[in-house]
Amino acid sequence: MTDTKTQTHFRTCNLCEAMCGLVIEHDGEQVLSIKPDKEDVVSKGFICPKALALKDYHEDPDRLRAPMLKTAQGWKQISWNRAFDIVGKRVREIQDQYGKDAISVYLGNPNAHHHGNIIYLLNFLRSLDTKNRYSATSNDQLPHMRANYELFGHQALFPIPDIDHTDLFILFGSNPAASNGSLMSAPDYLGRLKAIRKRGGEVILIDPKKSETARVVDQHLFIRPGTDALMLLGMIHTLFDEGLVDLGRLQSNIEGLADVQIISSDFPPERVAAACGIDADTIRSLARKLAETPRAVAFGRMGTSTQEFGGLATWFIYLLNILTSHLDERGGLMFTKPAADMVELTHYLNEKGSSGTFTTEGGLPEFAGELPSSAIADQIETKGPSQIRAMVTVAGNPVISSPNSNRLERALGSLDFMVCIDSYLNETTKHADLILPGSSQLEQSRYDVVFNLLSVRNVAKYSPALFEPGKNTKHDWEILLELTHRFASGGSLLDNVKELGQYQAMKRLGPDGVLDILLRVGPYGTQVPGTSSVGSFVIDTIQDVFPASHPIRRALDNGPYGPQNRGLSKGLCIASLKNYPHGVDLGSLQSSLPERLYTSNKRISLVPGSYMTDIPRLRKHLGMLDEMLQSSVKQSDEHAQMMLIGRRDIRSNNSWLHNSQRLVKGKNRCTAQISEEDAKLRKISNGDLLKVSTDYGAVTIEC
Ligand SMILES: Nc1nc2c(c(=O)[nH]1)N[C@H]1C(S)=C(S)[C@@H](COP(=O)(O)OP(=O)(O)OC[C@H]3O[C@@H](n4cnc5c(=O)[nH]c(N)nc54)[C@H](O)[C@@H]3O)O[C@H]1N2
Ligand SMILES: Nc1nc2c(c(=O)[nH]1)N[C@H]1C(S)=C(S)[C@@H](COP(=O)(O)OP(=O)(O)OC[C@H]3O[C@@H](n4cnc5c(=O)[nH]c(N)nc54)[C@H](O)[C@@H]3O)O[C@H]1N2
Ligand code: SF4
Ligand SMILES: [Mo]
Repeated sequence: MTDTKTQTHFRTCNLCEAMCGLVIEHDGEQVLSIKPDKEDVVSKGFICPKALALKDYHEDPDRLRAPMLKTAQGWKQISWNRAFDIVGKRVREIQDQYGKDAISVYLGNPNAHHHGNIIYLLNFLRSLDTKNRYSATSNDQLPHMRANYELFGHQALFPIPDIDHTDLFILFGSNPAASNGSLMSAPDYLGRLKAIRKRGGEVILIDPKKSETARVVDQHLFIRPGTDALMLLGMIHTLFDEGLVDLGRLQSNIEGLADVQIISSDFPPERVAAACGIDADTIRSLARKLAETPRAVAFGRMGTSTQEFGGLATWFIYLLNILTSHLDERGGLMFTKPAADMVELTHYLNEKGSSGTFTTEGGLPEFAGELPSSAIADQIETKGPSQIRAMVTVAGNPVISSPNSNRLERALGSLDFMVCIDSYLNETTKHADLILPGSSQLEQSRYDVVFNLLSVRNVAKYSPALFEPGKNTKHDWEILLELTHRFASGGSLLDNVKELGQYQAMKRLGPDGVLDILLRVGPYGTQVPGTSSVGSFVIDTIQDVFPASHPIRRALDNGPYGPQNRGLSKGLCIASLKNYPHGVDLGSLQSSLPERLYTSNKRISLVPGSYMTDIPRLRKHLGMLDEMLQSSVKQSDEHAQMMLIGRRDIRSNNSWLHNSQRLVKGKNRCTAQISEEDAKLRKISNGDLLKVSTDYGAVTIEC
């Protein structure tokens, strides 16, 4: 028997957005247990069953651990150097022959959970310099990023519900009982909902399905899928109709109110009620409640993002909060002040967002430099200057996560070259010529640069790597760096020297080195001379030399020298964070507008022109729904078309956690769920096998 000594490691779970604190017991080489960390400053002892999958993922024999090359004899393991050289050479050849846009990149969801990926992707994308960029964003939170960009001037400036201080939470299209929420990192989300009710507040859910979350709310309103924009316009109409509009503190920073009134005038609750399946009185009373409750918030997520009118619905939800003075106020939609401020960093890098500056061959517009993932197959198959010839995926499984899998699979099969940075051989990576797998999560250090932007409290937590990576193991960031280096070489001598310097510097710094700099220059950075009173005088004098909009002035204002941050000066850097293995609580969200706005004049324009073109489409849709409702024959026809909506399960994570036996065991959870009425009409019973088909494909699935 070997003598093992149990050691304890604290870290944050990277599987979903909640950032739960974990206590991992290990014997040096093996994980013995993964338990909730009761002392974690934000999750306070909450975890979900998925956390255990971190052990399974780490130990999974199916997880790839070395570069794999597809050969006539099957997959063959090769050396890293050979793999990097092959990719570098093929990508350059294809770009030389067909132009930069011939290479396409797809970025998947796990990138957001690794600071190394986020940081090293910036240069990686620049070195590829292609317009054919795609990601999970367009199947997910793009409507929020668009509304952030249009209203607040920066795609990454997400407003977050101040859930712990609100007395009314109106939630559209989210099922935190399964997902633990999204675009609001809130471990134990359900506990926080219960706390609202316990302090006398109210939680109202708008969802076409009686989800697991519906069981823990005060009121659940069934809505016809895809009609949120109509219901929300009905609520906005009510605010004007009943004199409830109040812009509050931000009044002088807001413009376009009259335009909102004009838009909503066509959509009184009485006009939209039937289409939404929610009666007019309920819509009115919801608007009234929101306006009359001092600490209240309306928030929408997956169900209002990924639907036919996701753009409009998300915009209207922001408007509702603004019109009832719940933006940037306690208990409303607020903004974080993260220790590593990626909003500020990407602002300097000129990545605040963009919209419609170029399109796919079929005319679909870019957003923030990315084209919609639903267009990848089209871009591969349509001849033209931006036709895709080769594909790079990074931590993504678009064959499963993007629409029309069958066509996408066919299209991927026709590429000249494909490389996937991914840990598994799966539906997407099987089409690759090469798969480059990164280290396991437990071999990486951890800091959330993305989810701290979205957290319901300002927090900072750094966890070192638990296990040393093996000799032949590369982290994703190292793979990205090596490929960047190879893609960028071949230019002029001067360019090559510059690139080599950058490569060496980024290699030496590593993600933690870069993170350390971000933390030090961030709003809670290390105490520096400028924060003393003499220093303040000097810095104030320098600050006054620059106009408010000047980048140097902004850097000074937002850094530790900034007048608002001097008092904080907690001195955050990686070294100091290591003293707080359960994280540092930097406090609840604070009002930060108009200063935090990135719009040119520090104003919020309520009606950005780009949304207006969609209003006639919404009006048309309303007419179509009315017509459908009037023809009662169609509705009671057992052959009438039905509408599919998605759902998540607490024991799985997107498309890729199915190798964890402890999560997949038990009864089949990949089932169809159908309303009782619809089932009765179609004589469907539990356990029946259903054939579900759309214009694009069919599946047989248990009911
Ligand atoms: N039908 C349907 N489609 C959807 C959704 C839905 O609910 N229903 N949801 C949408 C949403 S919200 C999202 S975010 C997208 C997700 O879309 P994707 O990001 O395309 O898909 P994932 O399933 O998250 O796949 C992640 C991939 O990364 C790999 N991976 C896991 N960890 C790592 C790592 O650390 N490094 C690397 N290099 N690879 C890793 C996995 O093996 C897997 O191949 O799907 C969208 N599509
Ligand atoms: N266990 C688990 N957790 C996860 C994930 C996972 O795969 N598994 N994925 C993670 C990711 S990438 C994300 S983005 C988040 C997403 O987290 P959530 O935003 O909570 O998304 P879902 O759980 O898919 O819940 C969406 C809800 O919208 C409803 N809905 C569908 N159509 C409509 C509509 O037209 N209107 C309205 N009002 N509602 C509608 C659905 O019935 C469903 O209840 O979850 C994250 N957490
Ligand atoms: S809710 Fe579960 S998967 Fe999400 S961070 Fe917490 S433990 Fe991990
Ligand atoms: Mo997502």
